[in-house]
Amino acid sequence: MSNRTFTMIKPDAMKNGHAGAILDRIVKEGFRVVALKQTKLSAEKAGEFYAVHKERPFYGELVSFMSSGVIIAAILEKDNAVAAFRKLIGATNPAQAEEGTIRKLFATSLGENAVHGSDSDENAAIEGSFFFSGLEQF
Ligand code: 3AN
Repeated sequence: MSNRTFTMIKPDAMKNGHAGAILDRIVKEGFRVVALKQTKLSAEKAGEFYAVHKERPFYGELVSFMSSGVIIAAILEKDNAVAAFRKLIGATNPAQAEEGTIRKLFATSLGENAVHGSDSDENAAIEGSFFFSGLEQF
């Protein structure tokens, strides 16, 4: 089991001024920041990142939203990082997310749900290297 996961603070949370509170919560929950940057995805790059969802009906909406504004991308480290982080962010739909989770506190809707969290160790490694070279990970 890997101890790393990958996250993005999505354009809705950035625009709504929640980035600082979200990062503070992540660190207070015991995740160590391995890499972090603010950036903006082109539609092409967002499409590439979410290629696994290409056949889903919400793919176009997802790509357009994720390229609509700046994001923060980060690699995080903690024991059992993928599962621990998914528990911290809560269900994909904020309406179904548990009280106190990041999505319950900060997400707007199913499509604009404040944060991304990798769903497996394999995807965490792929997604982290999509944004960060080995020289940017400490
Ligand atoms: P999660 O981010 O919880 O792993 P996924 O991987 O099923 O959820 O979906 C990836 C992203 O696609 C979600 N974070 C959300 O922004 C968007 N999404 C998922 N389902 C829908 C939907 N039914 N309608 C609109 N957007 C969706």
